[in-house]
Amino acid sequence: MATVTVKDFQVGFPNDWCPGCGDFGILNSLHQALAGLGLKPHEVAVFGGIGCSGKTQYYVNAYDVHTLHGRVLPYATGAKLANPELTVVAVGGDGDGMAIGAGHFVNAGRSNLDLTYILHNNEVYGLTKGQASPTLPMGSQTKSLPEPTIQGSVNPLMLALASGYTWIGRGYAFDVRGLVELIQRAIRHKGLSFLEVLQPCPTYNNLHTKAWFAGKDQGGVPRVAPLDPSYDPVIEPDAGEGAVRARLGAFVVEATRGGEPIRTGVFLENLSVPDLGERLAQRLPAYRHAPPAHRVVADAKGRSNADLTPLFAEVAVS
Ligand SMILES: Cc1ncc(C[n+]2csc(CCOP(=O)(O)OP(=O)(O)O)c2C)c(N)n1
Ligand code: SF4
Repeated sequence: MATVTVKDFQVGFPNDWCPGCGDFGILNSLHQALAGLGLKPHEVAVFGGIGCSGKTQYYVNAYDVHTLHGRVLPYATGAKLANPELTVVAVGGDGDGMAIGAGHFVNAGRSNLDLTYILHNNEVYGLTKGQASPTLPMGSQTKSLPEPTIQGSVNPLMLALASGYTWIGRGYAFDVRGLVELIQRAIRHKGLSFLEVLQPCPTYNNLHTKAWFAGKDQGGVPRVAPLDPSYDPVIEPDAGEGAVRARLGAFVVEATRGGEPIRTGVFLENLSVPDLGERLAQRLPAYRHAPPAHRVVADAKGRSNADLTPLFAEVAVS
């Protein structure tokens, strides 16, 4: 195959997102990021959760799976473990990942498997008509809500840190150039990467709109801005305890900073934790050259190689 271009990752069928949805910016960024990394479509698998954002994988020409609500990370984990050569990207909404999928989100962090999870954060359940999601700030009243929400909100970056994600970032859906770079850095990171993307939902979130993010009501002063260039997210492999503490302290300050601007960029790049594939290969040396995807499971006619007869004989009830 000649040089890969963005077109190679695009699909030729219609898209049903609402006009102006932030999902478009994320999708375009993903196309550009994958092509820019020189990956070929057959080297990439994209897994989607349930929701508007969970349709992203249909619009990427790569292997794709539409999974169950909240279960995108277990599917992605299985695929990466079976075929470590694949570049695996999981995408989903804040309802999908921070509510029903929160247990999987936390436990994926424990594994630090080498995949990338992109969370579309629009603060609402878009596909099911705009209910409050776990990231909607307390006291907010978006247009589907009869009253302002009286529940608190989850901070995805902090949850990712507490869970053990080794690369953590935040982008904005309409800052495509910045997002392409963030997605590429997330994919390049050898370990579990979490990228929160602030995503306007023009249909149901009438508070945090594209115009709001652009600061149209305050003379065009944008409400999203990159982290200060002096912010260094890296924890080196041999970082001492003091250095780690200092890094994590800086992370917490930035990730919990209230007010504006809302910062985007790489918040953490922890190089000190080996990824699960590496740890697995240490335990099972054969995993490196014979992961499950390399094993022959059927003969030329597609018949399974597994002979279950002895097993059936053993469990048979006479
Ligand atoms: C087990 C289960 N419960 C509920 C639903 C209904 N459902 C479909 S999409 C969705 C919300 C999706 O919201 P979010 O993850 O924020 O994605 P968005 O649509 O905003 O991109 C829900 C609750 C479902 N499909 N499966
Ligand atoms: S409902 Fe919101 S999130 Fe869903 S496609 Fe429309 S604008 Fe996008």
